[in-house]
Amino acid sequence: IDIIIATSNDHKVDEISNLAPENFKITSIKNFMGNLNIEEYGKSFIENSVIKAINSAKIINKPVIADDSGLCIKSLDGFPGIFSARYMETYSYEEKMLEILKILSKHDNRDAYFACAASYFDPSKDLLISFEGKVEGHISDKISGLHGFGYDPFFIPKGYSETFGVLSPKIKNKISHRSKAFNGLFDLLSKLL
Ligand code: ITT
Repeated sequence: IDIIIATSNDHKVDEISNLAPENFKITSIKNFMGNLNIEEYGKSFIENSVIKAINSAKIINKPVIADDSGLCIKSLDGFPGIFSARYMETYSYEEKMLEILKILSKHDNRDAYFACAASYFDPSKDLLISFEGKVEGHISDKISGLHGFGYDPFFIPKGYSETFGVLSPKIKNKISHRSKAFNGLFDLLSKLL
């Protein structure tokens, strides 16, 4: 089964490829069009993943899966949340994580979670399926590790004492927001396709 991932983020494609069952062949939408540039005007991860899936599937006229995800920090009212990518646009992740660490030093509560919404859209059948996954944890007091991407180097998942930057990609893929969303989606698609 051929699955096209509608994202411009290659890290997502890598993680999703490792989550897919063996009979799924994952490719990036970059093989079908230039950089994905779809305005994410939704108010939730699910809404934005649906917008990305429907709009990009209509452009290439093939079924696609889109991933919308981000980090939500409790004492910052869920920030950066759905703005996780846009918040970073003008700075490096390291600068932004240091900024967040500075703000959090004034707060006792460091609870946070990653969320991921995965949406499949098939334009020929007008079929839309969405799944969401979360991983709870907290923000470390320092940045560490080189694995993963984005905010991984300062997020410590519940039950562990190291960040996703230090933990192996295998462990991240076992417990992550993305694995929960995509395992659900791939299970259902295996039955449907
Ligand atoms: P596309 O929209 O093209 O898929 P994007 O990176 O802009 O790529 P999002 O709008 O979904 O994707 O923003 C997700 C951001 O949230 C991502 O760029 C990271 O900053 C952060 N993020 C999401 N999942 C993450 C993960 O597993 N580890 C670390 N950071 C993550």
